[in-house]
Amino acid sequence: MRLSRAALPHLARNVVRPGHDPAALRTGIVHLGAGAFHRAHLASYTDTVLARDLRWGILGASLRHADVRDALVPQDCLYALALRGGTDHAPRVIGAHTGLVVAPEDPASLVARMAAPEVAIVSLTVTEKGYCRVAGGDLDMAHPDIAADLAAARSGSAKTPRSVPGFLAAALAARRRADIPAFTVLSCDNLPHNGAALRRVVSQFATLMDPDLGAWIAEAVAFPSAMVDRIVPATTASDRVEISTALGAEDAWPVVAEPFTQWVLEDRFPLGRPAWEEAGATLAADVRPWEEMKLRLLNGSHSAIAYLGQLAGWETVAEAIAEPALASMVAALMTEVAPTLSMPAGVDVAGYGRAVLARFANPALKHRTAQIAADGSQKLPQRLLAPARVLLASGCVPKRIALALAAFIRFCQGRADDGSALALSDPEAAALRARASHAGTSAERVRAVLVLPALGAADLVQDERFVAAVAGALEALAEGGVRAALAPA
Ligand code: CS2
Repeated sequence: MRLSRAALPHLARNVVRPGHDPAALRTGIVHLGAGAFHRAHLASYTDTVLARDLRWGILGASLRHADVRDALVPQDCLYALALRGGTDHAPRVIGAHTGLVVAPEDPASLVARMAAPEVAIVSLTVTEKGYCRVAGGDLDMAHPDIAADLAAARSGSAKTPRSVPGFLAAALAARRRADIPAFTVLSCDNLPHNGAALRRVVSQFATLMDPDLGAWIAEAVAFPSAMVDRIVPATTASDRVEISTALGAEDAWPVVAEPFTQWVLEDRFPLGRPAWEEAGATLAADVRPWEEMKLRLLNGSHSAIAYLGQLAGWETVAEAIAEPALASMVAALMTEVAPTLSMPAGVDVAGYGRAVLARFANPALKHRTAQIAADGSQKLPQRLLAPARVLLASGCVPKRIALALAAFIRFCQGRADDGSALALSDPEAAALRARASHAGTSAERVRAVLVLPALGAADLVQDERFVAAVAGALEALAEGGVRAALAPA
């Protein structure tokens, strides 16, 4: 039996089913980037409160691949969310989606769906690179999708975009033309001030299409910022089998996540929103302290674990953090970064750090270091380089950040400590590999990598103490590998 609406009454008895009739949903939200994180986070919060208001069903759009649509449409867009860790969790069927589409197959119809009056929110999880920004946050005019979308817009065919800014600008333009109020644009990606970051690229893109449109987007469209948090490893083949067995029906693409989840968002939704706070979301006037805390303590540590882990041969975060030397290094990294944070009221930095370490240690979660190591050029600026900048300005040389960056550089060179080849998945892969392997001294290699425009760290290489710290760590990694570099001096 395949999972479907008709199968719901026949699933295993303990399965948690949607509290509403998924067939009765309308579409109040369009979500760009319908991957695992979205399905375990925004969709789960929304699912919890849909019974109160059926307007808030979600049309999910994948920006590249057809795999999610192909897996889930035959099962009425239902899928299971399986929580791993701590006590036993019954699988839960999420029924929040009214449809799933593949943007490149029919971009014009996605734009039309976004422009429909019943859509009040367009939310996004498109990863850092989906924002098409240059370091510093301006729109990347050289990005091939942006260049193509702008050329199309200028020749009068703005309705078939490829890029995220292109889709948002086209749909907002259509609404403005039809006198339909703008939807709220809700970023759910791990970027600092993600709402403002998105507003900047979308309004810059729109200004190039039509300056009035750009000004209207910058002033009249709400882009609330949000801090999102839940560890969601990629679903494996054995997860599929295990979860289908527990459900009593075949689910072609369930999602697996840790029990912990957090969402702190600004409450700026002119056309309304689901009552997410009733599902545990926190509404805050200012999410910056939350974002910085999470990006620097959790994501920064994650990246450090990913690169050190890849070099040392630790495949998952839990396996890596079970190494006492790595666990101490990560705890020290958090202590090093803590002074750069202005913590949210009521949250204690040491307690938050301990909770993050406990989450990393969850052995039931097979979160691969290779997955986190991807796209470092897009992640490191906010995770490690921003706190490094603050610490250097206060006269302190951040040794653990230096070690994490050295691990990144060595990872980009492409060989693990045992000599095996490491794959580099990054939009800047070619440049990173070339710069990291640059002939010369380690300090020269460090400089060559850090001045890569995408990293936006040209200022940091002016600091000799910092370059020396990263270069020293790079030499230690090259000489004795991760284990020796982590050994107490
Ligand atoms: C991770 C994040 O892949 C990564 O870069 O650091 O996806 C992380 O698991 C989430 O942000 C947790 O909320």
